[in-house]
Amino acid sequence: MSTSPSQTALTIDSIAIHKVVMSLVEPLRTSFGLEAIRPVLVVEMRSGEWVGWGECTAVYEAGYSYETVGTAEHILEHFLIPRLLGQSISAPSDVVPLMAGVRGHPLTKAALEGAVWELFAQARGVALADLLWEQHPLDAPRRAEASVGVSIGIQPTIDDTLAIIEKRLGEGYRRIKLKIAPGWDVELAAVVRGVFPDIMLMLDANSAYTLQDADHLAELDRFDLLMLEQPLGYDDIYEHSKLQQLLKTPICLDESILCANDVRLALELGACQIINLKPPRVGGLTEACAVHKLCYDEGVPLWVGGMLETGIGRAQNLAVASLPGVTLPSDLSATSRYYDPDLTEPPFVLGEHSTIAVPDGAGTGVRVDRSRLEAFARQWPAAFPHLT
Ligand code: OSB
Ligand code: MG
Repeated sequence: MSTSPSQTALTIDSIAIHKVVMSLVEPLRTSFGLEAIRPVLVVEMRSGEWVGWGECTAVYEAGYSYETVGTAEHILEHFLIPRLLGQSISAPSDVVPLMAGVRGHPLTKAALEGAVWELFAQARGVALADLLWEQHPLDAPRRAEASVGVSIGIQPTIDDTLAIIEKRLGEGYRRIKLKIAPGWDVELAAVVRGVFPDIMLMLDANSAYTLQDADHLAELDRFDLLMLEQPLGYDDIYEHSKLQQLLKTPICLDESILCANDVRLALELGACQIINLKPPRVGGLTEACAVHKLCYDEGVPLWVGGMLETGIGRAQNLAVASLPGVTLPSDLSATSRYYDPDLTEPPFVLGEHSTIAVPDGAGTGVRVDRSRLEAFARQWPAAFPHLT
C-alpha cells in the first residue's frame, strides 16, 4: 500500500451484479410466507487490486419489505451504479451521500455500501469489525465472538416445533426464537414453556397482528419471554407504543426501524424496549453504526437480525454483532443451517456458549468461491425465467 492507512482513497473502477440461486437447507415459514429458494443479487465491486462484495437481501416477493429482486436490479442498474462508478471515496461512509438522491430502497443501497466497506477494510488491512468500531469509537472494545441464537419457522405441529427446539439446544444454541401468527401463538408458547421452563425464548410475529389483538397478545406475558418482535404493522411505531403500555413482555421492533431517527422516535413514544438491527434494512453499515451508537449511548438492548443472508451478508452482520452495544444474542446461526455449500469459505460454525467467532483478518474474513458463484448463477434462468 502506498498511502498511509488512515488516508486510503479508493476509486470505484467497476461494479458487476451476479444473479445467483440459493437453496435453503431448511425453508423458513413466517407469517408472511415460505422461503425455500432465494434469488440473490451479489455485487462485486473493484478498486485497483481490491475486490469488495455485497449482497442484496431483497427477495422474490414484497413480503418482508417493499423491495424485491426485480426492483433492486432496476434501481441498481439505472440509478445507483451510475452514481458510484468512477467516484473517488476517502471513507466508506462517503458513499451514503452519493446514493442519497435515490429515495428509499435501503436493501438495494446496502448491497453497494457493504461492498465499499469491504474494499476499505481490505485496502487498510483491517478486519471489517474493527473498521466499524472506529466509526464511533467507544469506551468498550469490540468482542472476539458474537453471542447468537436460532430462529425457528412456523411448523406443521407443536410437536414438530418441540423436536426442533430439542435439536437446536443439543447443537448448542442458547436462545430460541419462534415465528408466530394468529392461531400459532399462545398455545404454542404455553406448551414450549411447559417443556422448556428455563430457555431464553422469544417470539417474532412479522406484523401479523393489530391493536385489536392486544388482550390476546397480553396472554403471552405469562411465559417470561425475552421479547415479542414486531407484532403490529410493518411500518408502524405509534400503535406499538399503545400496545407496549398493555404488555409486560418487551416489544422489539424490526421491520419499522429504517434509520437511527426511527429508533429515537420509538424510544420517545415508548413503542419498544429492544431494537433488532438489520444492517441492510437501515440501508447499510454506516447507518447501522449510527443505530448502534444511539442504542449504546441510551443503554437500549440491541441485537443483530438476519434475513437468510449468504456468507457475504452474514459476515457483515457478524462484524456489526461484535460491537459492544450489541447486548442480546443475534440471529446469526452456523452456515450449515442456511446453505450447504454457501457462496463463501470458510463456513461459520457455532462455538462455545452459543457464539460465533468474529474473523480477525483483513476484510470480512470470508472469501467468495467463484466456481460456486458461477454454478449458482447458471441455475437462475431455469429457476427465475421472468427475472432474467
Ligand atoms: O423477521 O427476522 C425476521 C428472515 C427473513 C426475513 C425476516 C426475518 C427473518 C428471520 C431469520 O427471522 C433469522 C435467521 O434465521 O437468521
Ligand atoms: Mg423479525
